[in-house]
Amino acid sequence: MAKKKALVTGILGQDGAYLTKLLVERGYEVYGAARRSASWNSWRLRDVDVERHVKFEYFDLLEYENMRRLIDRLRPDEVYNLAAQSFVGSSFEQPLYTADADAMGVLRLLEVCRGVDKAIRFYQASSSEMYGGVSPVALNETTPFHPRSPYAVAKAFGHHATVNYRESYGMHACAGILFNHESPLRGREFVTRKITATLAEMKAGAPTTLRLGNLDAKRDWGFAGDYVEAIHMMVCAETADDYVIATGQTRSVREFVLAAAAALGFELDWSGSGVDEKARDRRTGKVLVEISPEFFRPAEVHTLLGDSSKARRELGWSPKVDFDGLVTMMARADYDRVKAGQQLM
Ligand code: NDP
Ligand code: GDR
Repeated sequence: MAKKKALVTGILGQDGAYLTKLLVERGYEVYGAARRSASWNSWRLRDVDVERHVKFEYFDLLEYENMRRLIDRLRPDEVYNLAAQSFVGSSFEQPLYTADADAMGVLRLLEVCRGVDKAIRFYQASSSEMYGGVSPVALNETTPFHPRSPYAVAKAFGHHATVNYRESYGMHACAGILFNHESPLRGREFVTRKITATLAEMKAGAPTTLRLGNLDAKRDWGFAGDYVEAIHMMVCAETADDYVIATGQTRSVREFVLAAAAALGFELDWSGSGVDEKARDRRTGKVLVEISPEFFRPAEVHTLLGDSSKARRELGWSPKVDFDGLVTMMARADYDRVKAGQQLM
């Protein structure tokens, strides 16, 4: 039987690496759509040892004709749209670009699939940021959105466009509303990896300080390896639909710092409040963590907690890695890299 063909956009990102590993293991022919860059960096695909299985294609969410030619030539069975300007903080600085990539980019890709072959199965990487953190209850597929950043506004557009193409043209277009998912392959601009990478460097003696923004923000953090399983389940389901993917537990940035510090053998003493809050190493008295206003956002999403009962019931999905397991995995991976003399990406 011919291998199934999957086109993965954003293949050089965190989820691109884990999803590619899963697809390769399940016998897919994987085409990796990535932007041309003077500093091409496929370290994540190398880390999970799948780079050699990927056929790379140049692709940009802003280029309609390039996308159309590519999909017309490849005729993939499945398209996974993971590409995005994915950093919420940057979206306040680059709102127009973020909207072009994360909103219009999705519509371009849907239009191409509709025109080339409506039978192509389409996955859109929707986000818990669309909820805006204004509801105290666990969020599910029926909770209204209240986007609080240009990123979330754009993702809400991409989400609705995906649902609309499913309803209008009968396409197998599904959207995973994924809550934060992390791993040793997470970019360093995101708070979890910033914490584990910086603490690991400090543990190895680097003269640095971990400078953070809002320590009280709470997120429902899961492991990216578990979440790409859910993505594949949605795409393989008989009927396309939208699913919340989350652990059902929420923890603050402060709790993440404490757990990562403990995993690396630090004990922290906290003092001060607001922007003057600090955490010192109990043994040496050195300041390890301090607050820097540059990391606060113009509008914050304070708390996110997901209810993934629909995915558990209909797809049979559940997460395997819990919060403590995730933090320990990330902290150890970063410390092992530092000890091996690697520069942390
Ligand atoms: P990453 O930021 O690690 O990866 C995103 C990828 O998209 C990068 O490789 C980037 O390319 C690529 N990209 C950005 N802009 C363009 C463009 N204009 N054209 C083509 N490619 C582009 O994100 P994750 O892997 O963490 O997330 C995957 C998707 O899931 C994203 O859409 C994200 O918004 C969404 N999401 C993520 C969650 C999470 O917690 N990780 C939760 C919910 C949703 P380059 O390498 O060149 O910069
Ligand atoms: P988020 O992730 O915005 O939830 O988006 P991020 O890790 O950037 O922030 C999480 C929370 O931590 C607070 N915070 C800091 N954040 C960063 N980056 N740096 C800091 O120094 C810092 N200090 C405190 C933030 O204010 C925020 O409340 C991620 C991305 O992967 C999106 O693409 C995805 O859609 C959502 O998760 C779900």
